[in-house]
Amino acid sequence: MTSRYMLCSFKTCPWVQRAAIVLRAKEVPYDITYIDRDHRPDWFLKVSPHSKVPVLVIDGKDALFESSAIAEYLDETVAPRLHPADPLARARNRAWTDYVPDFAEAISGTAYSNSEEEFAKAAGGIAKPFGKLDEALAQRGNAGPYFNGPKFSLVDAAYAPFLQRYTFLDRLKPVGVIEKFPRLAAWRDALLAHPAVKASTVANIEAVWQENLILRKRWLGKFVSQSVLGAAAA
Ligand SMILES: N[C@@H](CCC(=O)N[C@@H](CS)C(=O)NCC(=O)O)C(=O)O
Repeated sequence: MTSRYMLCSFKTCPWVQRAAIVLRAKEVPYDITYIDRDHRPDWFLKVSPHSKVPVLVIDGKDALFESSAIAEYLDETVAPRLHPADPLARARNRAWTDYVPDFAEAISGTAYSNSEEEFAKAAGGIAKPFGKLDEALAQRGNAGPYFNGPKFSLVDAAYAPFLQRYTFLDRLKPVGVIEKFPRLAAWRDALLAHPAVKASTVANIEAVWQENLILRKRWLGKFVSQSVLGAAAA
């Protein structure tokens, strides 16, 4: 019997997006419930020990938290398997997936800087994780376009939201880092073109992400144009 899935989210959360990408890649229908960051409902607080999204509710009774655990659970229970079949390749994929929080922090820390100085300093820190991933892509032993070759996998789902956020950031205020890492740039392009990634967010995600910079009073928000705010509200 197929299960019913409900993802609990804030509108722009890249960690929820990771779980949504896995569900989309497996062509599993799911509902998504957006909760208010400032007024988190009691039912959510009961099942999310760190008060964070995502939470995945299965068949209205079981709840999982942490995007990595959710992705692994879905991969073990819903075909087709996205992790590589080879244990060595799978372990290497997991090892790189464990690096996602550092990679994400370099990008989010830049986007959510509070001043121009903070922004410049944080942007200077993006090259290090980008270089590491570029090197991992050099050593993966295949020609892509995804991490493991032609087949989209869990490690792709984990990095895609953050490469998308970097792209949003770079479009708003060019930092020009990815150009120095052609393998990473090609991986980013393939990930952002993948149907599961494209379908994993609200349609106007870039506008909503930009609006969020303003709502959270971040320095980068001053580059957001008024027309974008209209698009975010749409
Ligand atoms: N390690 C967590 C990170 C999730 C996370 O940081 N989610 C953010 C939203 S994007 C959150 O809920 N933050 C708590 C807050 O804003 O108070 C995961 O992978 O699920």
